[in-house]
Amino acid sequence: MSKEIDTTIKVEDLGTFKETILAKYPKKVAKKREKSILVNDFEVVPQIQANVRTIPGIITQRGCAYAGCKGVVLGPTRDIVNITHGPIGCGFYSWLTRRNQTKPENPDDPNYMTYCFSTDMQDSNIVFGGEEKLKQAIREAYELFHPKAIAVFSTCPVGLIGDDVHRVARHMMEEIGNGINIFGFSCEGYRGVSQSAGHHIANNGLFKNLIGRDDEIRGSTKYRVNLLGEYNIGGDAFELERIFEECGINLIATFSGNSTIQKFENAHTADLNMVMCHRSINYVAGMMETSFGIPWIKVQPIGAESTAKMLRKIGQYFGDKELIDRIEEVIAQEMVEVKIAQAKALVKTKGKMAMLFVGGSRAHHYQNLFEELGMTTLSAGYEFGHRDDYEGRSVIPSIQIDADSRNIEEITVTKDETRYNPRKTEEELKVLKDEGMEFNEYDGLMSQMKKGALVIDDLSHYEMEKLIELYHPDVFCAGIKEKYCVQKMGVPLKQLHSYDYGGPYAGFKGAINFYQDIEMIACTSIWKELKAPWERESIVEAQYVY
Ligand code: CFM
Repeated sequence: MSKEIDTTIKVEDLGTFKETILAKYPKKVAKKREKSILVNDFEVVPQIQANVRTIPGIITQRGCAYAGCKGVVLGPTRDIVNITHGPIGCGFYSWLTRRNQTKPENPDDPNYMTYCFSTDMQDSNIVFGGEEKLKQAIREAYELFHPKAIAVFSTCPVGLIGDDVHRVARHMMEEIGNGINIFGFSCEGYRGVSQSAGHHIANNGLFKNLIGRDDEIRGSTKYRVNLLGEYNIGGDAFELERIFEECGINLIATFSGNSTIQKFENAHTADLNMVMCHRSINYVAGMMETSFGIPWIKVQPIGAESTAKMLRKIGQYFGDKELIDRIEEVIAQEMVEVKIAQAKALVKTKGKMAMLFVGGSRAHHYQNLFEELGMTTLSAGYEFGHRDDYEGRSVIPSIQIDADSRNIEEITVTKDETRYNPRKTEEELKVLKDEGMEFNEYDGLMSQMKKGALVIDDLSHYEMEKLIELYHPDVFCAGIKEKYCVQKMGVPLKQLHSYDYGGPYAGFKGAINFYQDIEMIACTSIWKELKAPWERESIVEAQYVY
């Protein structure tokens, strides 16, 4: 399939958007935004400006470092008591709003996700310090629940007044004893330019405090894998677990959808790491490779074809005929229903246009599903992706480290003296690479997007409205902050953070759900009715009905 933008689409020149937008901005703002708005070329991928501060005054889609650490990476784990040290709003608004689901194996197993733990800091704590209140909160949480681990997350005021959550964690670990694990995160909201900083801080914490603490080999010794960067939004992890089980693939840990602390502690016993959301967790993949010798590959189990591709990669990696055959059987079985659903949706969706502005990975992955629906992605971008998420990891050495990135702790990881064990020899890796398997690689969003499509980083609200006015896409993908503004403009918005109330969208069954949901929202005539009669007609006549 040609990657050129289909000429039947009524978009003469997406590049004019850039001029239209920049002309409206003050000079300085235009100069800065100019570098984050690009017309794509997948052959000579242009350089994009990303992971830089949002200009004050611009309405951004971004969140904060605390959200990335507490909400995103650690939030989906059910048996760690996560305490938000800060004012109550931070805890309350990060409490399950992401729709990350979990399923304890037994009804009596702990699940603390339904609770919102916070120190609820008050004025006096800001003035006199909040460490004592934090200690009290940890004591109380322990007395009530006796968890295996307690994590403390710092919000902005904690950093401003200088409470030391790490010291409190050490102190309380000694005080409580009983083998409890207590650790803190310096993930104050302001610590980076977006939630991306919080991911990095969370990755470091996972590695320092959890991964590698349990060496026991449980279950089969064959086909042991971890899935990194999957957070079980709308039940995605359940669908992927089902597929792995069907294939006989042994999923040791998911970071962190439907996860438990024990799975993190045991993750280093897997033989392959698969990275789904590169942005939020690539650091863990790198650290586990350096420390334990586990190679990692990038996967995209969003879209039926790319889910099949992921499974085939696993088969290829382990190189076992029995596994490869089983994987082919499962794909063939699953594809029957997928093809029926796809054919049904395609009648209506083919030729329609989508725009995606989501987070740091979904704006890329969901293009697979739109391709399967015969739809073109006219424009896409991340809220907080880095240049490597757009241009591919090969640009990492050329990314300039700025003051904001330096603000995030870099931990030095070395080979684990006793447990480093390269899962494949150099020769084996070379054979796999020659067969086309890529390790430690991610090609980014731009190499998959069509030539001439618009790529925009950290889209502002103003830019979003202009995109819709100028190009009127058939569906716009973003989040709750954008949803109703966009729909009032007559364009359906699919939330790709929380999936609205739907999902799962990952894997095979997920693809079927997505086809159905998009057909339903993008192919209805209701959006034409959004204009009031007096906006459509110059004279409106009506009659009283008595
Ligand atoms: Fe990764 Fe995510 Fe995303 Fe993300 Fe997120 Fe999310 Fe997201 Mo919302 S970890 S980068 S920080 S895939 S919460 S599950 S949907 S912005 S695109």
